[in-house]
Amino acid sequence: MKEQLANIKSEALAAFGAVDTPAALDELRVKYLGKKGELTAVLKQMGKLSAEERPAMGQLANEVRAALEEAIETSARKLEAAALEAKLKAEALDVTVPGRAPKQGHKHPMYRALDEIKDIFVGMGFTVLDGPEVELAELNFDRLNAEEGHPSRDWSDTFYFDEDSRVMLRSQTSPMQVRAMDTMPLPIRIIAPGRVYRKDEVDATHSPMFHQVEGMVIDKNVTMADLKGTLNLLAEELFGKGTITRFRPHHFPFTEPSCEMDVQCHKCGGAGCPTCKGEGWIELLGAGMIHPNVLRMASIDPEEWSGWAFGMGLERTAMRRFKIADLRLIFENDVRFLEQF
Ligand code: 2NL
Repeated sequence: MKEQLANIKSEALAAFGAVDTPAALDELRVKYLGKKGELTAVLKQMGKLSAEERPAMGQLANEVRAALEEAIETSARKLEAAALEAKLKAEALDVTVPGRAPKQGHKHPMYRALDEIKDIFVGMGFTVLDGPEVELAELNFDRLNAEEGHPSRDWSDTFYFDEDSRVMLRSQTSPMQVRAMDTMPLPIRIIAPGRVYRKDEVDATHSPMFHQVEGMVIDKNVTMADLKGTLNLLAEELFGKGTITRFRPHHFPFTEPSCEMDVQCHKCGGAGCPTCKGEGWIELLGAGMIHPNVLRMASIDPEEWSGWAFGMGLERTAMRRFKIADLRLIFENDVRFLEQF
């Protein structure tokens, strides 16, 4: 039996040392130490030994068992380390390979124009407002002194949601300014940029969705001189120092008096050229002194307070600012176009 144990030990240790997969190691463990294993078989015969022989043989058997278990443990750790090594090798990264540079995007020309305009007004103490695109006709028209039957209220011009023309896609950003008059403490200095919607066919200068920037000031003793001074500054900031402007009389239901502001053509200096269509001037925005009715509807006393307001199309301003010939290019978002700005 002693010899048997010694044989098992030397044979098993050699086998454990040579094994090269965890599965094969497990198979060997069963072969020697399992229920039907070789060492187990020898231990089962212990009962047949005499009482004097048994303790020494028992100790020897335990030593062999301990030796086998330790060898299995060592072998298992060696296999694990080898497996990790192989995995690291297989998954090795060459950190010196040059990377693929991510494509760098940039601001859309519309947003560049909008951010410039925002900066100019924020610099003068204006607050920028944001608001809903689905609006009540009450805020979009009634509160702006646009009488029943005004052409802009027509179904052919405005996107309504309901039969009785109550809910609509805003056709201007003025409703936000009406809300500001209702909720903000006076004096007020705000601009309201955003998307607006009108039933227009798409062509080089029209789109059913476009962007507008409106703005207003309400304070004591505000006059047309404040309007002209502020808007002249806007023109100079957008188109350069010394930009010449002119104000022409106009009509809007929500302002009185009303005007349009033109910028002298930067290409021809007013002589007339293709850029200004021979006019020498390019129309930039509409403006005026806020109509007393509009102030009264917001519970602002026109005897105590006065204000001016303006509205400008953002696409047209961006087209002028970046010399874009066709409005559709702004919305198509072709990268070859956008890359030029
Ligand atoms: C244009 C003209 C304008 C306004 C918008 C306004 C808003 C309120 C009260 C008074 Cl709440 N006025 N907005 C005033 C004058 C002109 O827009 O041609 N826009 C593209």
